[in-house]
Amino acid sequence: MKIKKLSIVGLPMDLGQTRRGVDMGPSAIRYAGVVERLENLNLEIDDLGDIVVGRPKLIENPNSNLKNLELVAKMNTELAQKVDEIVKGGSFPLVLGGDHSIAIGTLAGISKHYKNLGVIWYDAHGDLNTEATSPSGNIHGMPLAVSLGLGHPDLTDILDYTPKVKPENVVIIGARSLDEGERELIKEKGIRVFTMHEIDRLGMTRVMEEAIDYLKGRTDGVHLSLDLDGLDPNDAPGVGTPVIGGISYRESHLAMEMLAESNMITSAEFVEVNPILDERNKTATVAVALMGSLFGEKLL
Ligand code: EXY
Ligand code: MN
Ligand code: MN
Ligand code: MN
Repeated sequence: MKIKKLSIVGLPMDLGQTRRGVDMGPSAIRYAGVVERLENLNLEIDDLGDIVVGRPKLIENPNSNLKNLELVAKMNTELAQKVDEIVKGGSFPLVLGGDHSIAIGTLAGISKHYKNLGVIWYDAHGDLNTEATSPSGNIHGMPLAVSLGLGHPDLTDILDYTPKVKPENVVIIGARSLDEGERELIKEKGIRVFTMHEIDRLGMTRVMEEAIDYLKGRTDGVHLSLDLDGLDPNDAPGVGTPVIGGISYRESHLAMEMLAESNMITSAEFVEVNPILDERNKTATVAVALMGSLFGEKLL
């Protein structure tokens, strides 16, 4: 898809995990100049601002170990409706997080517009836990499973359809921290994963070529869900769940350029930027630079 019009929406929510501060992600990304950067690429940018997040209940539902389930489900429903409107209006949705639980809403809003939505999950983690397998109860470790239709119905059934994504249409890139239940699910569903091993061994060029080839034949749109913790913490220190040995800034930049050349990306989100844990807004600045490459920025 040649992108002409792009709509930005932020969901400043930090309730899918326990380290406060990731709710300031959209603000930090705007401060790092996202609108100006993308306007320079001759794109028509409509910044719709942020969705207003309610306050969580102080007492959790004793029947569930999912943290902040009610409010996470409510905010994701609002995001799904907003993203749905953006797609209906013929614009490219660019969603700013917030923790990665917001992918539940983004995918709910997008996927109804496609028969075979592809997903690139750029992340140190699989985000494939369910209530049964999660070691933490943190919903940001679950959004990919939820989108596959696995998990609490308040999350899987947002906008009244499930699943949002088929496992054969998913590619995970950058994985280096998986829980036992996630490994089993990957094997059971045959999900395509390029771990750090493949990135080291094959190089990012080949990994992206394979990922793009794989998705091209089977999907009619591709969503990029980019968790900044997919990058190495040296390059993106402002994240709540850093894992050493990650994808470099250069490799990520190349990956975004290859996606731009492929013309296959139809929606995107950038999540887990936590300015409180960051060094002088470095991680938001990296996010904006990667967005530049994703949307076709060229030096010459
Ligand atoms: N797998 C761990 C859990 O489920 O608690 C850690 C998840 C971190 C998820 C980050 C956002 O990608
Ligand atoms: Mn994630
Ligand atoms: Mn992650
Ligand atoms: Mn380059």
